[in-house]
Amino acid sequence: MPANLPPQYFDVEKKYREARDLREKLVYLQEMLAIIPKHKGTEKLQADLKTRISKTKDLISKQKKSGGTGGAWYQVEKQGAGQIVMVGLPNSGRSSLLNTLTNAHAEVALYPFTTNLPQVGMMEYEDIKIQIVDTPPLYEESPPWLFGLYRNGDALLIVLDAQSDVSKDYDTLMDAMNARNIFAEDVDSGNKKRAIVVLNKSDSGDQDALKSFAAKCGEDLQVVTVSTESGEGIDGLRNLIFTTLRIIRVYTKKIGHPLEKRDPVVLKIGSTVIEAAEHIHKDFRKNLKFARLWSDSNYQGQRVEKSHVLTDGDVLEFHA
Ligand SMILES: Nc1nc2c(ncn2[C@@H]2O[C@H](COP(=O)(O)OP(=O)(O)O)[C@@H](O)[C@H]2O)c(=O)[nH]1
Ligand SMILES: [Mg+2]
Repeated sequence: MPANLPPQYFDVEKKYREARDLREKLVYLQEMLAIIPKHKGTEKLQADLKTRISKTKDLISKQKKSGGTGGAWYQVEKQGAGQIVMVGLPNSGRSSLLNTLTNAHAEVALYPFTTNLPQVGMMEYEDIKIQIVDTPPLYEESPPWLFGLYRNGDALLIVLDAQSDVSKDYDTLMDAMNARNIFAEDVDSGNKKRAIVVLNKSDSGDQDALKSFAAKCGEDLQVVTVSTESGEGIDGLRNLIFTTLRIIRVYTKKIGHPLEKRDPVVLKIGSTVIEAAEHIHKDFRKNLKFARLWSDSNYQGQRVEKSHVLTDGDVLEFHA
């Protein structure tokens, strides 16, 4: 056992040992993997946790097949170019936001506690779709699966209510997440989750307080002020969701065919020509001779190296 594990690791490990539900155990294992520092000294432990995670997943699917459950548990299978998971207190406007951003029809209510199950919608963004997940409100005693949803998302939308004390609500949310080793950050690594802070209901509330909170919070995180009623800030939020996912769209062109930007493949930012090729067809790993690139910058069909780094909107023609 490496000596330099942070103390939270042992807290989570204790919860893991005490948990009886396999799905709960899985959440803790994933949490443990996220917490441990990533270096040579922990490689064995990382590998061990990964093995336990995959064994637990197997056990869960066997349990499902045999019809056995063990209480309610919710997870949302990823669809589209990325999954954005909302975090918020009751009444902050998560369901309204889901309905504004997507084709979903979640129930919106004057009273809190409407959303007790995750609800999903797909947000159309230019030529791709991004999955948005509306969640039950966050409390300290929220069920473990809610934290599992946060951890599995590609990024979080932290939704605050401008009619309330945004600064206090923000701290409440962060404390509850931090207690479960989820930290909102601009980068995504280990137990840090990329996040956007959404100040909703900007059509009302104390405008000066909103501005000063946005300025302070904006030093660490992306902050947008929106109103699902007036539509203010919604387009900006859509763009920010796309950039926060750190993905690019790459199009393919067949040899001898005209250039058409349709049905992009979605790749991580920083992906190269060979990675795009392998994503489209495994055989390209061996067979790809070269590729030609059309790009908004200055490529109009020039040959590019396999290691060439792609940008959003690039068009590739593969030569095998
Ligand atoms: N003034 C105003 N009210 C809003 C806005 N967005 C949502 N609401 C109201 O806030 C209440 C809670 O909204 P809902 O989406 O159900 O919140 P949830 O509990 O976080 O899902 C409802 O009465 C909504 O009509 C907004 O942008 N401006
Ligand atoms: Mg709701």
